[in-house]
Amino acid sequence: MKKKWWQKAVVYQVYPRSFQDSNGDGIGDLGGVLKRLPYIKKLGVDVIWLNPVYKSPDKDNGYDISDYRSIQPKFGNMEIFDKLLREAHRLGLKIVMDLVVNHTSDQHEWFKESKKSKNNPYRDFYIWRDGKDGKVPNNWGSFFGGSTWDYNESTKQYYLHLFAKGQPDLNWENPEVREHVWDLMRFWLDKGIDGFRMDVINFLSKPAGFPDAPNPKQAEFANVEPMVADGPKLNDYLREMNDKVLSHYDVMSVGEMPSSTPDDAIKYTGLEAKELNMVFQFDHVTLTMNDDPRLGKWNDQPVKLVDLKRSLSKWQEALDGKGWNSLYWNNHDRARVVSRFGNDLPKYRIKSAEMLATILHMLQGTPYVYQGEELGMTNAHFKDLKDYQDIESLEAYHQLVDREKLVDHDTMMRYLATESRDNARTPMQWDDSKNSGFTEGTPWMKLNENYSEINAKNELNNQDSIFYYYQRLIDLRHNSDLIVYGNYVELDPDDEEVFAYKRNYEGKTLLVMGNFTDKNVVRNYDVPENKQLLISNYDKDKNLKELRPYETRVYEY
Ligand code: ISL
Ligand code: CA
Repeated sequence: MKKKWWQKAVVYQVYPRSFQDSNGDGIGDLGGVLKRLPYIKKLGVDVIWLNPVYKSPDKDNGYDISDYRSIQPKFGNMEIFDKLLREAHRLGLKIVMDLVVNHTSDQHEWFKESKKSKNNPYRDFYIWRDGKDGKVPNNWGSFFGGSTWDYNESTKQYYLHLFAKGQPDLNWENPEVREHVWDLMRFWLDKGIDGFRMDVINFLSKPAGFPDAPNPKQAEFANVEPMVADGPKLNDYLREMNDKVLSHYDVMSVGEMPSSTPDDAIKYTGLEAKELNMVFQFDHVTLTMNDDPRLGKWNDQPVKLVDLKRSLSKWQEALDGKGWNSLYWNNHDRARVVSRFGNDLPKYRIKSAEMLATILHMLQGTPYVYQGEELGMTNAHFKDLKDYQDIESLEAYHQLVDREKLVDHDTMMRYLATESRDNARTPMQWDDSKNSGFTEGTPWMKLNENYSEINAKNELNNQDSIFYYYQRLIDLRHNSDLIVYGNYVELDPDDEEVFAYKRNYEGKTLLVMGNFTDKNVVRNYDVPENKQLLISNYDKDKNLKELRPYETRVYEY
């Protein structure tokens, strides 16, 4: 594979509404991102991915776009965006935007037209179907609860929405829709942005005939995913996108692809594919998801390390030399990694955050750091339903607890505390002042109560902090072809306590190990005398065979 700039890059994800407020309205904005660029630069990353900043009624925090070519007024305006892009480029940072084109907002002009009449020129921009026996066209259940179909009184048809009612799916079969999307992509690329993260991009192609989902038990919850993921024309659409748009710019593209397999990913990102550069796969972040209260079988058992290792190793092995991985623990949809796979109690929070960072950043692929991950930010631990804002969390609660009475309040609250997307969305913790320096007004979302201890100011004042540890990991990658391109060999897949692997490249070997427990463990990896310790989260060890609680070490030889 020819070497590309994005293979050596590290990406920092900014969720603008929770990053930094600059005008006191309690909502993070582009002015705030501009103000914090030096902070992001200091971490050493190469690229910023901005979650959607387009005009939107915000039913799903910007993932419901009503105008692709203007900036959400809460976030600023095009002038500030242009300034941010210029300033980022001046600092040597690239900016990748979110591309949300599986669906629009129901407030988008196209949809407002489309719903007017069956012969409106925009009718076919969306997916309209007649009902079946006076009911919805099929048994698909949406991601945010209820049917994927909503009835439109005036034209007596249903439209498809995989997510909320306010997020109607675009009809990708219509070449006019595709041309509009290519155009809006060019609009941003011509401004000079450096690529796109593409929202649920493997859902674009729906199956012919819209058959019922085979699992009626899931009828009210996202049984639609296997029906729409990686559909029959997806490859054609992505190739067309590459031909007509992406191949004309030196930019990066990462497709969010729930339920994609490594084979799918090779199809889309492989050498011959000429489609996307990489995908966000979901295997390692949905390990507990099959145990879901929506399916009546949730329990709070933590993920087993052997399962986590198996899922990451599968992707490392399959894509080596054939495609390219994106590496992430966190994003705006996932619980915080230190709470999920580490230990967020004071004693081991720092060690476990650093260990997890090491395990991820030494893998093959492009690492993504989600805002606050570099501070070891934890889950929100909200106890009150009113502290939650996320449409997915609230809809799930209302459906399961209020309407269907499938789950009791306490169980649902424990579930949300473990899995809710809001765990990632609490405002960034900058310092120990009121609202942690995020805003001078009333924050749109409650802050995590631990901000007086966990914040960027403390991290920057302490040379042994998680922040500086991430900085070192990023720096190591930038200076090592072994870390970027080496192959992957897992050690002891059945080990339930330690994650260990090797990477090999041009005669050099990297050995990475991480203790996932709060105990001392003894392991006997065979490490030659002439090794060099690249990084560790503990002081130099006398006993090479022992790994202390959450200890991680990386050797090169
Ligand atoms: O994150 C999920 C489960 O916790 C999924 O249901 C999630 O909605 C799915 O991963 C797709 O996510 C993307 O598209 C959604 C948007 O709500 C998410 O924020 C976005 O990342 C719809 O646009
Ligand atoms: Ca603001």
